[in-house]
Amino acid sequence: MKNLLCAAAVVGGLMTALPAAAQFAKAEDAIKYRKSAFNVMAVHFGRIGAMVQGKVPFDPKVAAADADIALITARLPYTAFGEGTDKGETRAKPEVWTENDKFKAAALKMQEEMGKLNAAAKSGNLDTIKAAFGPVGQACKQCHDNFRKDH
Ligand code: ASC
Repeated sequence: MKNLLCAAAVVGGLMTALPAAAQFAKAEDAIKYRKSAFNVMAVHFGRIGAMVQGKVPFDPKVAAADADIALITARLPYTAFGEGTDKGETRAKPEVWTENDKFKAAALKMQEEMGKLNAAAKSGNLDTIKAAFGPVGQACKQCHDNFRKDH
C-alpha cells in the first residue's frame, strides 16, 4: 500500500512537471477542457450574481456552494493553454501566448478575487458578497478585453 502511494505521488509529481499541453492527448481536448471549466465557473458565478442583483432570493448556503465551485473551477483552465492550443474552436487571442506573463497575471488576479468572493460567501452576509462580487466581474472583463476575441 505504501509503495502504491509512493508510486502515485511520483506519477502525480511527473504530471505537474510535464508541459501543460502534454496533459492532453490533443489540442482540441485542451481547448474543450478550458472552455468547459470557464463555462461551469460562469454558471456558478452567475448564480451568485443573480442573488447579488436580487433576481433570485438570497440563500447563503446556495451562495457558499456556488462560490466553492466557482473557486475550484477558476483554478482549472490555465493548464490547458499550452503550446499548440491557439488554433481551432477557440476565441483565445495570440496575446495569450505572446504576452503570457500578462495573461498569467490576469488569471491570478481573477483567482485572487474569486478567493475573496469565496470568503465573503462564507460570511453569509449579502452586502459582504455584493462588495466582493464586482471585482471578480472586473477581473473577468479585463482578461476578456485583452485576451479573448469577439468581445
Ligand atoms: C459573468 C460572465 C462573464 C463575466 C463578464 C464580466 O458573469 O459569464 O464572462 O461575468 O461578463 O464582465
